[in-house]
Amino acid sequence: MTHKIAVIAGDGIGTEVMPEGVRALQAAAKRFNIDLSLEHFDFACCDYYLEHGKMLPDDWFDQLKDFDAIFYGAVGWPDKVPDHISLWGSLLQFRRQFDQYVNLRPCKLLPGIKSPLANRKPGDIDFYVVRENTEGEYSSIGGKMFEGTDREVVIQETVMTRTGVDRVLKYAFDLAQTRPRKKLTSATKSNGISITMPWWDERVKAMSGSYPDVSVDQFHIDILTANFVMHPDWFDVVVASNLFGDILSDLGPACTGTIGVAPSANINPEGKFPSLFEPVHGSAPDIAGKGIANPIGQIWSGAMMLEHLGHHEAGQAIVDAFEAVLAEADPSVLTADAGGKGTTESLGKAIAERIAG
Ligand code: GGG
Repeated sequence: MTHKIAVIAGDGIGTEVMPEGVRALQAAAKRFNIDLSLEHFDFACCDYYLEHGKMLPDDWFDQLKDFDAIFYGAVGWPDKVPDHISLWGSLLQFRRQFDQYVNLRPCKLLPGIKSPLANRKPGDIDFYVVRENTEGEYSSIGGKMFEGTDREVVIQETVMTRTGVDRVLKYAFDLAQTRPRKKLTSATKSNGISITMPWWDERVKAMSGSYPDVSVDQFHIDILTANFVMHPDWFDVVVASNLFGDILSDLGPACTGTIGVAPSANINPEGKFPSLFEPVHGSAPDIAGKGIANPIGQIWSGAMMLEHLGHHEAGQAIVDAFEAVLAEADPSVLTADAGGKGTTESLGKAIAERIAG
């Protein structure tokens, strides 16, 4: 069986980490006899916008809908296109139109990488953030009145639906059930945001009845962020709304030393549409073009994609390979965020060689 993968490098360091993501995928495909057919697309990036006045062609949905998965790099180049236009015109369209309502973001302290938190070693930080990915605070519902005057009014709604919230909670509870600690933490701000957030808490409580073996904590987002830094070992599966999940899934990897290694899966669990796999990091204009970005976030996202396509052994071989390369700690191989002096390519090639066995 051939797996059809749409490859979109996007902007900035997306174009630098993507070749290493593909190199790792191809090494795993060769070793495990997986037939991957990769097709590259030049849209969903700011240069496409500059040429065409939009981030995506009109028929993007039809072009992508029959792929088995989408492998994406990063989006955004604020000097060319305002961030809200590039993000809403690309990644957020994919998430919404392909109903990728789960954004799964592992957060793990890897061997060889130093956590900025004192006395933390691999094994101490190992949790998932499950982010609601199609509604919540990321709604385009709202507007402006009296623009440019001193009576200016700006409103943007948060949208939470029972279907939308229950389905992501169910995914998070199911995931917690598969983990040794069976622990679920829900992030809200129910004392300040007095309608949607207490309602989210009620939905968690209602669903917890069906999962008597999962222990549930509910935190306000402010103290939860403090506890990510002070007690990252408390967490196992953390479920949150679109905005809170976005923030937590940058903070979590930052506690593990570098956001450069963090992967994510934007999943349509029913498999009706392709799921999308991308590093958590963005296009990083400050380091783009220098060849020094850490490719592990992209490579690990590729491992999650293979896992999603049913190739558990191949996905695990990729994870084992980058963990081994990090543990060897050769400074000529590792990128600066991982304590080395190497390049995106030196780290990517070392990982691909290790995958090949
Ligand atoms: N590779 C992920 C990426 O490019 N992210 C850019 C970004 O700003 N994302 C915001 C979000 O995930 O909602």
